[in-house]
Amino acid sequence: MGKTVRAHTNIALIKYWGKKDALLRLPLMSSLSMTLDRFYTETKVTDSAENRFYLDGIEQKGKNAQRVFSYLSLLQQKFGVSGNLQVESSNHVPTSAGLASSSSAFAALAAAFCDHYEIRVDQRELSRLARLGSGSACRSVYGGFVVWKKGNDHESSFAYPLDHQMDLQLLAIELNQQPKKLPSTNGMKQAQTSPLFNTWLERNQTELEQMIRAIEQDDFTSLGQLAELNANEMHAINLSAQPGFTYFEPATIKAIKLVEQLRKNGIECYYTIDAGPNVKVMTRLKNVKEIINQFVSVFDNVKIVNASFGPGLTYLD
Ligand code: 2P0
Repeated sequence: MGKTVRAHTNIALIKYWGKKDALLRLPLMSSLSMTLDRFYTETKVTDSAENRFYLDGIEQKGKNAQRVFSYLSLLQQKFGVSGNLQVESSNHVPTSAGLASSSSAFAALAAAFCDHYEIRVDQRELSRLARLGSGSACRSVYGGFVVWKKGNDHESSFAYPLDHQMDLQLLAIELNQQPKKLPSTNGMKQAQTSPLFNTWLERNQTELEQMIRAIEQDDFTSLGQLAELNANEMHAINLSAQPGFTYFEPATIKAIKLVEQLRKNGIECYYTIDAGPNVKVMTRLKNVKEIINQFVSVFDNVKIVNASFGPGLTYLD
């Protein structure tokens, strides 16, 4: 019987926001992320009379379940195995926190699937398999800082970990609990209609190299500035798509202004924002308390989770 596998979510500091091949989930750009300790998914795959998918103990039907079953069937074809499966997942990711639960979900599912069938694959292959379920999931196979090399086919598009870590805390600021309006898959497709899109793509390799250098040199300032720039580029592309759209809400702008004000006051911190209105703040450990106090005093009902580096795949029981 297969083990329960835990995979942590990750936050992209250099974003994946566009596909070259939707079926294989080959990205148009390389990306770089930080795996997070506080948010994860645990999944177990077992044999079953019928395909079933339980999330937090509740049987899932419809689109969510269909995506899981299609993915399992793809993996079964790939490895020449068959049979109905039961997937039991528990999600330790607030669905509204704007942290892609699909990253931890499909990394855990890929690993649990292989474990169930006793298919021996290395981490690089697991990363490729996770990518077929959700792009960002390929990065959740590893802990710490992770690069997803875009590659140009299934073989060459996978993630790998960087050796370095640094004093880096990520505050996930939950400003808005509404689920996102435009799913990432659709958002990234629409983004490609922006006249700025190709310019952003041309900058990808340079931005990636600069970010890796900042990490290697423990240069938090450069890391923060680059992450903020990259996120702003992604959101500028959304705004300038045809038709334009944005994930920002008024509270998002208010949070950006607060981060800028904190910086002016000598508290070094930077923001990044994904496909939703919530903001993540990067800082050093010594500034965490002060930043939380400031957010709590400026926003009503704000929820803040202080995360740092999480591990790669973990096999439980
Ligand atoms: C990322 N995001 O790099 C970017 C930044 C959101 C913003 O990857 O369509 O769920 O399943 O491959 O991985 C979210 O998109 O998309 C995402 P699919 P995914 O983390």
